[in-house]
Amino acid sequence: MKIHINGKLVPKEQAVISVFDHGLLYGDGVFEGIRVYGGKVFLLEEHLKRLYEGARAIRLEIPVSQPELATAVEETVEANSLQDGYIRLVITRGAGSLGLDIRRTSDPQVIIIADTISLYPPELYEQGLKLITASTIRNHPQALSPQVKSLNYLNNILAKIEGTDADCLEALMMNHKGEVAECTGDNIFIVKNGVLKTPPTDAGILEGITRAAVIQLAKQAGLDVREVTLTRHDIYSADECFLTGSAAEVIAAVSLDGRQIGDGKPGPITKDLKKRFEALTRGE
Ligand code: PXG
Repeated sequence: MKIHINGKLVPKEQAVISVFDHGLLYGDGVFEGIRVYGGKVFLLEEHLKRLYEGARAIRLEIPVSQPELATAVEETVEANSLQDGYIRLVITRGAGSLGLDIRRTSDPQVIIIADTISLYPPELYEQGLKLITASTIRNHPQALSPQVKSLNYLNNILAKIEGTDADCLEALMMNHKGEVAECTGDNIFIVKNGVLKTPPTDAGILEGITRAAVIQLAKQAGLDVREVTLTRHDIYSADECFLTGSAAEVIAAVSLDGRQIGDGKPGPITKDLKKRFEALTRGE
């Protein structure tokens, strides 16, 4: 496997960074997770836009331009002969002295990994996921904007641990107001009486790129789509529920906190949107 690091493609053993990198010491940096389908990087421009905006928000200057980084991503996919896989783009603040001062850091690291990812076993895409509600909430949106995909995912990791301890591969996270936000690495949707609902951006969610694509597909399919505040009760009493994310793609959720959602199977609208999403990823 070849890794792109600071403008060079090197074998993975040679792709190393300093232990003084503030990405490691403080989680100081940003990342993106992007899918590759049929050798093509899916929605690359959207992911790069979010990466550069997140970097700007944390005062991190990415040392290459967006078009240059796009080219580097394409080169990495090609160098690894990746057909269907996953890109992890990581920008760290770079090595510095101990202490938070960013003025004492230099050389932000630009890392591109092209690999495969499988979040959930294939049978769960047929059966649907069980969820629990995590007691760990999303970070307060006024502490750090949820739009910054920062290298510190600790609260999401804590929520994920709560899920896996309860034998659930995803966990629902609430926001600081007790409203439904999203899952640890996926956005959430429900279907109720034929209407597709998902929490609005101001619920403290990451505005997922897959979420946006699915909203667009749903509108094209003639569905009524609403970005509205959701409570846990809305999910318990939904007809259908599904999650979206670059890694997860579209996957049904069939129970929350031991309450069956709908008839406990992936619902018809979920299945239809999943099909439409797959067609989109195939470039149809
Ligand atoms: N919410 C959160 C908190 C996320 O981290 C999403 C929603 C979905 O966003 P996109 O833009 O991907 O539709 C994410 C994205 C991983 C991994 O390696 C995680 C994500 C994406 C890709 C890979 O666990 N999370």
